[in-house]
Amino acid sequence: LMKPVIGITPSPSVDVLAHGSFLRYAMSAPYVAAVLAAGGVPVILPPQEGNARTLLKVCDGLLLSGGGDVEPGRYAAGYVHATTYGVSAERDAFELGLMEEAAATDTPVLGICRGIQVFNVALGGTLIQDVATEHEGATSIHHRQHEVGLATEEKGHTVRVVDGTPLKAVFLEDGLGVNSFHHQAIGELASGLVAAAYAPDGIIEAAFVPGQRFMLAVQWHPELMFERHPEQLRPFVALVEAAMARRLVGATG
Ligand SMILES: [Mn+2]
Repeated sequence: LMKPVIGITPSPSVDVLAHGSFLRYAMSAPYVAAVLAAGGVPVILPPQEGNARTLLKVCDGLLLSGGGDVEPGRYAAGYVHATTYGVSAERDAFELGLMEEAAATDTPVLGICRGIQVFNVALGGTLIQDVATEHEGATSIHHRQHEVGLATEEKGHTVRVVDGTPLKAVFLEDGLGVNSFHHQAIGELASGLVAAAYAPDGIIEAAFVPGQRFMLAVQWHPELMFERHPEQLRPFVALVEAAMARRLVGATG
């Protein structure tokens, strides 16, 4: 049986070299390592227009990776916060198009960090553009744990996993420790999305789309934790298992 193919969206970045500046579609290696460890076949999907249907015929599942902020106009914010950074209209359009096609084709999707924010914007929700200055109670939790000296694989805060959600089925525990490297978060939760985990300050740290085979997103970075904290491989295993189940349905249907 062939392993399921998992498409991962990369981040645009510019490398300045001696002979010029080059736009790259860059993939952080830990995402690839996590998909491999979970038994999937990772492929990197560069942003492109009009090919979502073809890409999701090739891929059995999708991983929306972390990265820069979603363009605030995408959720009608009416302003751009001074800290909003790394906006890529090209990436926004690509990932929002993939979300629409994934919903239409029952394709499993795991969102990570920016990915949970893309989930919410895709379904009509809004974002908190800067948690530190726009979220009440934000001072009690460090969502940018590098600013207090914590390494990428360390646990920066806990999350309360909501009973009866797919995340509870994935982690089977409360008080889960997670890392945290985000300055934005879900604001108004989209009506098509259900919160699956909360930080102690009320920030939504995980969410899922009910009625879909597997559309789950987390605000933290499990790919940076799984080697030291094996439970953090579980969301990738869940994605790969759902992708395999999706392929088997496609093969017979
Ligand atoms: Mn956090």
